[in-house]
Amino acid sequence: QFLQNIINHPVFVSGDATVDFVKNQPELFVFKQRQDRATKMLTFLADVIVNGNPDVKKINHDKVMRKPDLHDLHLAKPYEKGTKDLLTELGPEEFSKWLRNDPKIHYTDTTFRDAHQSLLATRMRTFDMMKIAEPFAKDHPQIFSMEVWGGATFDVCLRFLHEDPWDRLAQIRKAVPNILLQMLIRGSNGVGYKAYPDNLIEAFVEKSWETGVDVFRIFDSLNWMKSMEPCINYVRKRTKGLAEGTICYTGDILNPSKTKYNLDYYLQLAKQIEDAGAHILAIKDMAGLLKPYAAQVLVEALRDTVKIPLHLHTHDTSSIQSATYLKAIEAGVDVVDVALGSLSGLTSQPNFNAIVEMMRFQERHREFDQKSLNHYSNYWETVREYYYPFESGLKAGTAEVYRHEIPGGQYSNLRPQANALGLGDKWETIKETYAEVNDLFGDVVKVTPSSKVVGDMALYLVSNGLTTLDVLERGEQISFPDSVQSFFRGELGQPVGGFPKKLQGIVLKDAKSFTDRPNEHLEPVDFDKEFSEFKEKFGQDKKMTDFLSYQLYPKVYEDYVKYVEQYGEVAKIPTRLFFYGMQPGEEAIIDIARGKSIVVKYQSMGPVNEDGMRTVFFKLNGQTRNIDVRDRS
Ligand code: BTN
Ligand code: 3PY
Ligand code: ZN
Repeated sequence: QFLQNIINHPVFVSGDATVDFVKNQPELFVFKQRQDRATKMLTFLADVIVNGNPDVKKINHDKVMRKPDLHDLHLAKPYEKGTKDLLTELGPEEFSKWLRNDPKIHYTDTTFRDAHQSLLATRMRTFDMMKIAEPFAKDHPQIFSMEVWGGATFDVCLRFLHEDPWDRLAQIRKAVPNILLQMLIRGSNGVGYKAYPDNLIEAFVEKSWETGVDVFRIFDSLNWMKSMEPCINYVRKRTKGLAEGTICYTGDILNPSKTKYNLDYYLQLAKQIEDAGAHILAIKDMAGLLKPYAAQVLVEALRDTVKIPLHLHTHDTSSIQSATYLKAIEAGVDVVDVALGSLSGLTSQPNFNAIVEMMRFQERHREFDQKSLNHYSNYWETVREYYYPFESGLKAGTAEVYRHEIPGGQYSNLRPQANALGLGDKWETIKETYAEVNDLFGDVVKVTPSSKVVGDMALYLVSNGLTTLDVLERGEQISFPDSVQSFFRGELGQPVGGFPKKLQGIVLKDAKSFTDRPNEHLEPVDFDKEFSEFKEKFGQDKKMTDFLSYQLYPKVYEDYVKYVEQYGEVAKIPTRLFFYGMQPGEEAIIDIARGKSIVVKYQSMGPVNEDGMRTVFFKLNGQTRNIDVRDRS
């Protein structure tokens, strides 16, 4: 915030200040202690050195972390035209037709979003993406899209990485001007876990487009059309991007005893999505339940049912999902979601590099330079080592997923949540309870946020030593988790086939529930009024994107602002230092702004004094700098 004091007062600057001028305006002598960027950064480093990064629960001191190999990146070559240029040229309607008629298979690279959400609890930092975003886009202009935003990344950026998600998006857009950028949006739940006012979602869609999103994958966590429809309209009305309507796949269409989510159900939903104006239809197999032969049946039937192109997404939790892609590609799917080799597999997407090879010498093959894909995969392999505290521990594909049906993007987050509750050794029970809760809830579509409700309930039952039977028998005495109550009040919309009535009564006690859109019960945001109040509170330099972050996550945003006040732009700190601090004698060069870098050397740490503080001794660009931090360890 701009603070006026004597030094920058225009009268003083112009040299017209008299003795009286100064005497009459004593407030001009209040010099706000404005910490400079480097000091804030040192404060952050000192804090991590003394207390550790609170997000890293356990450090393995023997862990050897390699430095990513950044040689051989083609920064100097120009961008070749890609799908982004084609969309600009054709517009969304014609682009959609082109895609449907293009015979070769297309690939969406999820490395910057779902892959790390599903393997590393969404912790991948912008820093590591920006090191290779530009050469990656230059080396692979034939990629259909890069999924880089939305889902849990928005929340985790602000909450745990203390980065601005909008800034990440803008940086990626700049580095990737030629390829479509894609985001995942949870319909009326935006990038959050609850319903938001419609006009907030509308503004969010518009700003996302302005900042860089081209493809909006719009889903609803209960496959509820009424939540997707307005969002499809906002994309059509407010942007020149592509609205990708989504069917979330659950169950097994080939299992004759599972009738709730059968082929007919999906075909009807697909038709409704097309009628709502979607340019592309996504099949979102968030847990990896779509088996190969089911994919063949589903894709063939969808091709006959809708005219828009089909985009298939899966998670390789079972390890057989590349077979699903093979069948889907044979059946005519237009785009499949893949992740670069070293961030693929398990709860992430199938392996980009290997799927390309699967198709080589086949009719639908699209050419990629395998050497280049492997080069970038190797980059991510080394970078992944920095993120070891966030690995889920899953070591091989598991057919257990057909029982628990936990989405890939949730698996890697549910496990640390269980650990945090001291339930680490009950993981087996938690997975089984998750499945039982799903049955109890009437077999719901499970994807954020409905999956979080099922997960919260499972954690709640396990931590209280309760079973689903206890819930039915003496649920009157149980006070259910907030998210569960909210779900049964209809605040996430209506599940397929409605709520199980008996259970709803047990959970809600006397509370009422909605049957219409929860958003219709919310006050619209008064943008003029509330944006100006927001600026009063947080500073006049704040932008509409900041306001949107605040509207979506008020508390998280406020904490983020306080954090940045104290520690500055920690997004600029290299990842190893960010998570693990520095070793005595270690020196690092940190780029703090374009063309401006600082040299930081950590020398030593002093003892704790009686106030619980320690002094950390640095050299900053060769000059001694001491930082005092509280020892909270
Ligand atoms: C999911 O849970 O389905 C997706 C992952 C979301 C992780 C974030 S971390 C902070 C927030 N709190 C939660 O319980 N989940 C989200
Ligand atoms: C999300 O909404 O974050 C998801 O990835 C759902 O699969
Ligand atoms: Zn996914």
